[in-house]
Amino acid sequence: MNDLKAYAEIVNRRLAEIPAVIPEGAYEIGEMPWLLSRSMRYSLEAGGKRLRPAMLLAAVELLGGDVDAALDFACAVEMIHTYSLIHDDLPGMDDDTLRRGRPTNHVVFGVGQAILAGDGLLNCAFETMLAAALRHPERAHKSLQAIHEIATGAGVTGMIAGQVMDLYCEANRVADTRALEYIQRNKTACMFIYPLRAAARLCGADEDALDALTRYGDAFGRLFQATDDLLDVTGDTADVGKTLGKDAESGKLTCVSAYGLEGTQRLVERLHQEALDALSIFGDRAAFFADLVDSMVGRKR
Ligand code: GRG
Repeated sequence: MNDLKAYAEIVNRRLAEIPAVIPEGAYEIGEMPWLLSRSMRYSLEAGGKRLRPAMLLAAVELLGGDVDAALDFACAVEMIHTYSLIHDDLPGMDDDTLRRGRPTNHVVFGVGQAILAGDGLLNCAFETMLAAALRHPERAHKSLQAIHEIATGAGVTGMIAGQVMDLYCEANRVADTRALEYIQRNKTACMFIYPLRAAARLCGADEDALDALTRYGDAFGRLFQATDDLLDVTGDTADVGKTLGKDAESGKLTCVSAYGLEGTQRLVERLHQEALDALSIFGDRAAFFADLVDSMVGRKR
């Protein structure tokens, strides 16, 4: 397949079925209420790039696995990512009103419903992966390993840990580069590293492949965050689809505040090379991943 758009399309087709689509007004006993379905879908269908699920599927393809069997795991990753964006935009976190080119979830549905939409997406991700594991007992162990990887990446030593440190450093004006690296590795890179590791688990890949994908995910994720920090300063709101210039305004610890614009560009170059180096064991078969990291270097959105 080897094309981000093509992977995004199959993810979008499956996400149109999960979570359940409930018509307005319906709230049967034992079913999801229409309002929750609507608020979850509002953010899920707002046009994200689908990078993380696409990378999971591309890694499965690279490792010779079954892309169809991995699809629900990829959709679960996108649901978790979308929940994190909804919660990140809340007034108690980043307090943002624009995301994916639309008013943020809490602006449309209110803070309480937005918290629940995020909670709903997180839970739905695990319901979806566990249902896939239960449908295929012959690959239950690999599925459980993949679910464990995804839970770890999104969890208390991964994305949530990064967000905790991010809020702490902002509130306490901590500005050291070790804290910055911790935040960016956990908050951002873990949501690339662990979906790739999940792909390796689904395919029963060996330790060398697992290690290579881990190193690629780490370099890619940190590069992605560094370019996100650059976009906050140099980007265009119409391209990026969210409010820009907020990091400097709030005195946030970012690559740009720590290293300056040129220093951040040098970091991007170093991480770009690290990501490409990590792919060497796969040779030409990893073209998708090499092209993807190339395309991130000067990205506009
Ligand atoms: C709420 C526990 C909790 C954590 C939130 C990941 C995170 C922590 C917040 C998301 C906001 C943010 C600035 C994350 C850093 C990663 C990042 C730049 C996300 C945006 O990802 P894209 O550009 O978004 O892939 P789309 O909309 O394309 O999916």
